[in-house]
Amino acid sequence: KKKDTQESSSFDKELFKRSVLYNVKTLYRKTLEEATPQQIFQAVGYAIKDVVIDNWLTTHKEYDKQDPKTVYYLSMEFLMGRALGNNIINLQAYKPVKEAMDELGLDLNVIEDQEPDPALGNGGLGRLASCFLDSLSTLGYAAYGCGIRYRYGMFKQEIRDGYQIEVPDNWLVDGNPFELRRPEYAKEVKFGGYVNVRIDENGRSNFVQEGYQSVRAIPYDLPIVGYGNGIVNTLRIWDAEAIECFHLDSFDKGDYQKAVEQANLAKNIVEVLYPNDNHYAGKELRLKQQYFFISASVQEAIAKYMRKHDDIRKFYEKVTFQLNDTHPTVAVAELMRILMDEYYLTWEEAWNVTIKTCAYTNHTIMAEALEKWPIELFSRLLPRIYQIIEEINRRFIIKIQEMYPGNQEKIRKMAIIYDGQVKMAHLAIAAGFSVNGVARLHTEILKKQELRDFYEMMPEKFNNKTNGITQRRFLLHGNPLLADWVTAHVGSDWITDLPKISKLKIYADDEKCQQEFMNIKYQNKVRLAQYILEHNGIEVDPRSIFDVQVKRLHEYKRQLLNILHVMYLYNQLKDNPEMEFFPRTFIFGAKAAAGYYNAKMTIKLINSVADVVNNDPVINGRIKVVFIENYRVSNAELIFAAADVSEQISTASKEASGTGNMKFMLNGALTIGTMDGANVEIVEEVGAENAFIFGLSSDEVINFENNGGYDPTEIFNNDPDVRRVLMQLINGTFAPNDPDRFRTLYNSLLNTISTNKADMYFILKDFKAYAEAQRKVENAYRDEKRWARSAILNVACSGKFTSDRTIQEYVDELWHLDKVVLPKKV
Ligand code: 26M
Repeated sequence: KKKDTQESSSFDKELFKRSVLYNVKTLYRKTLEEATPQQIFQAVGYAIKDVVIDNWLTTHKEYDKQDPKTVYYLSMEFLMGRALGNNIINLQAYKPVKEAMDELGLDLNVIEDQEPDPALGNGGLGRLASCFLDSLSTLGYAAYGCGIRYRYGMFKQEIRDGYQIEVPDNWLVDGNPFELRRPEYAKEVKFGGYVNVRIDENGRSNFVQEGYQSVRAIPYDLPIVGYGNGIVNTLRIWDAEAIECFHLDSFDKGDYQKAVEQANLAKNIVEVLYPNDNHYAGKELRLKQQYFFISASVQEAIAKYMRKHDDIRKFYEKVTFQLNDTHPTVAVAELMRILMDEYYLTWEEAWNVTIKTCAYTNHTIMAEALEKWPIELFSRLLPRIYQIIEEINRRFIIKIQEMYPGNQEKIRKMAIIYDGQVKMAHLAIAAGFSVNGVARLHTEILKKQELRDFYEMMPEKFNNKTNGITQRRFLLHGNPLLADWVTAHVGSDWITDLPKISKLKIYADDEKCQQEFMNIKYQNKVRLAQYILEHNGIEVDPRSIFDVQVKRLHEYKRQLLNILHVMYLYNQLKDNPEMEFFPRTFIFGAKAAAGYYNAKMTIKLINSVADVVNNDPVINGRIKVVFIENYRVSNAELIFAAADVSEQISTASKEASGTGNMKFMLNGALTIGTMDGANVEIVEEVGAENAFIFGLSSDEVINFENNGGYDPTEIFNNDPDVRRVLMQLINGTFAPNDPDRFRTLYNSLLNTISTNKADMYFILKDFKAYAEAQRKVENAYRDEKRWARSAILNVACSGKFTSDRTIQEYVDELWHLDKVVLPKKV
């Protein structure tokens, strides 16, 4: 009954082999033997695209017929990861394709490894967008992802002498077999100039932008293949090209100058992804990027709607715009502009459409991430959009005054334009029908703290959508051994219905199952150890505990707490070489924003500690520290599969949700973490006895913050272990030639002079509790049966954290999309 999910009845293996050989011939004039690995990847990619294209066509033919409501997921970032393996998985063709490759004498793993890892995103927010697209297709909902086709995505990280070096990632050099250029859908996007009132031929007075510069937006479509259902949605990313100028040979210097400027604008706009995560920097080019892809996407959404309908006033019945954080918020003003200036709706009519179309997701409470644009910059770059926002603001302030007569404080705190700045979050909240946080705790903090005034004024808009991840990429593709084992025990339903994985619970106490599980984990650790040896030249023991923290480097995520604890363990072992100690491998992976000094010094510290500890004969391999270079989606899949311990140790209240925590859980790692973000819900599902929770609660942190922080010197003075570790930051233990190297990290923990705030992230405050939790981890691991039981229960209790569940909640409560079913193939 349970058919092997890797088998696709309709997949023609022989045809596929011929297709690959044919592609090698026509693309490169080569035989398979002559082709390079990259050329073989391209040939295989095009062969898969052939299969996908048919489903893509059918899907859109059906959308045309059924006219389902469509969500446009507007996002500056999509951290897609490699497409080849994922597409094969979702076509349910992995086994036949693997066989086909074997028969051609090729290794599918090696071919997959040739694909550049598209990194059009920073971290959590971009990866979430990608998981959502996978779920939307798999659940059969009509959706577009809309974003930017950056020439250079996230930088490639190289580690030299322990420091991060950023190297441009030219991901498109060899061409992308999956993308489709669609010049027929190009759009013009206008910047700058001024707004004029013109009387048109019908006698209507109309706002027009004049003296502007413009660029042509050209869409590239990428297929998003649903799992086993034939649905293929579209990720549409926009490239910028110069508008051809026919006056280049004219003697008019103004025209020539303008042509050159427009060409430059086009080239610059999509050049590179800003590599900041959770940090706003007010760059003009960033605002250009935002308006560029939003204007093009909104224009196309409206054009597409008008191809089938005649009343733009009912746009919201067929379309929702989901704003992925505030980055795409100019969409609300762009929609207003087109409705009023191009479709002649009144303000009231246009507003009614806009507020029923747009919805906003908040992803962070870090104050430094809030987008506030200087009026001068904003109005100069987007004069008509700024006018519209001024009017939205004027009317919003009237509403505030109606509700809170005479209360200037409310206006000061809530206005969209105030103090010379345009506040994008306030605009997104005022102009949409929904505001959601990304985990229960996060949404509660938004309601009670960060967005309290807005919640009190418009409580009906606020809701929670706890994040999720796709089990197709992060278990089925990333961990085939565990995926097969799960399927052997509970069937394959979990692939599209993750809560079914709870049937594993009955095996948690089964000793044979425990052994099988630990054996699979061991093999995955061997696989990762090989990767580490190849890429870092460090030998690690797969029998040691693999303790992993992989995520963007940020002070609030507290990689510093982790490495300080490693230093503390090192001191203990040095003092007492004979003490009982279970060997442990501390694995880090993290990119730091290029200008974030403390983050970069934390990377250097991790590598410096690694140098000392890994080579100390007294330690004798019992502690190993590994910094995995260039952490990204493709190696993440290997890392999650091999982890025993999942480090989720952010300062409570700071991590909106986290999604890595869920990927570890799904792969049977045990969490050591704070009660922050979605950790709260993870512990609720798996039980506190199957995780290691420590540290301040979010209420305690917020209390300290509201009372001016806490004083870490007391801990420094009274705790000799902590004091010793801190002194090692400034006495040259890990920097013999430059003892002051880590002084700024030391200062961030203790010195109130430079920053006026010491230990803002409560690292010293939580240190003892963390060390204690780590002792419990070690003891638990000694009892292999108990550990295996907990690990299996983590897998079994991960059902809630599928992005399929998250998307279904968005659909049921906010988007109200129609489910699309394809006609059965004959
Ligand atoms: C802003 C301005 C200029 C340049 C870049 C930015 C910017 C880019 C990304 C700001 C924030 C960015 O991402 C925030 C983010 O990734 N937040 C994470 O979202 C995840 C998905 O909801 C959550 O799981 C994480 O907890 C949250 O940190």
